Amino acid sequence: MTQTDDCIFCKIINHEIPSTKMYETENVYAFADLNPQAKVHALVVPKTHVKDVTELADKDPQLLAEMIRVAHTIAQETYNGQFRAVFNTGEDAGQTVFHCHMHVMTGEKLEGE
Ligand code: D5M
Repeated sequence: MTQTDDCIFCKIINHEIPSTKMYETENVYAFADLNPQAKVHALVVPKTHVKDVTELADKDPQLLAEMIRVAHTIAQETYNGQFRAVFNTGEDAGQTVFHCHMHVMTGEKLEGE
């Protein structure tokens, strides 16, 4: 079994599990979070399997930059271009799915920090 065989986000990217697509490029897929924490809550993921954002930053910083551009585009399409981005990185930080993903929250004025 490869690392990606049991990865739920790899299955979403490969359309083996349904998702609500929000945006897509050659290298990045964005879909609605099942448990939204804001009016608009997207998960922006690289199509290649890396476990978290630190691995992505080491392996492919340009792809990380592309994910930020996708987040900005989603925020422009659904709101005024402003958004909150969160990368839970590691179990103790709340990461539950070990395929790098950026939570992008937008669509309204957000409370908190
Ligand atoms: O965030 C993992 C996030 O992934 C969490 O907010 C729920 C979301 N999730 C899990 N399964 C799905 C599916 N099938 N569709 C959409 N969203 C999903 P973490 O930062 O790892 O805690």
